[in-house]
Amino acid sequence: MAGYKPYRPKKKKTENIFKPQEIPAREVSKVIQWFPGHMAKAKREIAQSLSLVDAAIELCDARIPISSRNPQIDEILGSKPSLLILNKTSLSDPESNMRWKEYYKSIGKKAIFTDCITGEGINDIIPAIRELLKEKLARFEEKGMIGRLPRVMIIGITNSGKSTLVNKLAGTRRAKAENRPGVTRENQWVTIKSSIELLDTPGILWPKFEDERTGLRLAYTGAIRDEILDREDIAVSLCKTLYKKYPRELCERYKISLEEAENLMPYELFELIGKNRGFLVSGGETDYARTSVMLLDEFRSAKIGRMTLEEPPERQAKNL
Ligand SMILES: Nc1nc2c(ncn2[C@@H]2O[C@H](COP(=O)(O)OP(=O)(O)OP(=O)(O)O)[C@@H](O)[C@H]2O)c(=O)[nH]1
Ligand SMILES: [Mg+2]
Repeated sequence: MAGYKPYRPKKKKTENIFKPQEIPAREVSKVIQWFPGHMAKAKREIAQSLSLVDAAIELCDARIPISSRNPQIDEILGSKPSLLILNKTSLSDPESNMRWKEYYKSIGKKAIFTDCITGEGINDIIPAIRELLKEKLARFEEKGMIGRLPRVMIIGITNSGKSTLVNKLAGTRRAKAENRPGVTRENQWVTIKSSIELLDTPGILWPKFEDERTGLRLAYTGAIRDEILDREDIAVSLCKTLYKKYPRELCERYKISLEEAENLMPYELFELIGKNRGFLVSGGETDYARTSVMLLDEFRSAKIGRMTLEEPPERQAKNL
């Protein structure tokens, strides 16, 4: 790619000849500007399916409440009633969750925080949908449409937990759910305990990231398939991001003192993390490939700690 400089030499490093550079976020996000065919199709299908439903659930990732929201969502939803759900709260920072809750309250946006593994917030979903549709449901009742259940579609980015949530609400494994993006390939209706009919849909990402950090954050959290990314670039960039917001947790996990970390470039910190884990190649250098897989995996499973990478707008403005 024109102008793209790798952050480290691809060949074996020789002391003092080639100083590895920090990877600029701009260059990584260029690499992850993408829009696979089936996702473009999914967006079209979602727009079509909207005519079949009474409301939509927008399922986002509580670790990245901004980047996991599709900027085209309002346009896609039009006047359809919708409920925002921030999922995976067992992986996100509890203090950030509180700040986001306050933020949504302050702007008058109904948002529910859930976790499909711990069950947090799951029982609030159906009552919230009934509340959202209460006038429509009253009309059904007036017309004697007893068996007509509210129809709700669930939309969101890849890997945000849509199918897992459907299964959780259904109480059985009806929809295929796996820890990789792009698992659901087509729409699937599931009836939830005679209370609503839920339409599971394939995840969609948007064609272009307005903010270059969006692509990176989607990559860190596992919304973009690792196979199409340079895992090492993403992992070094994640290392830098985590050190900025959660230095204590990062250093503690990988047995690095805060003083030692202070003077290191991100790639040096990354190398030290790998070395401390014993991930070495011959010659005693860090095994970048293994360290990358490990760091991404430990971040995604909250082994380093429960972390949220995006704060509500007013805190962002203060650069917190
Ligand atoms: N910790 C945690 N993991 C979750 C939660 N919800 C889903 N997951 C995990 O996230 C991964 C993706 O879940 P899916 O339900 O397949 O996600 P999806 O949104 O349907 O993904 P696509 O069909 O690819 O768009 C799985 O490994 C789930 O176990 C949650 O609330 N907390
Ligand atoms: Mg799915």
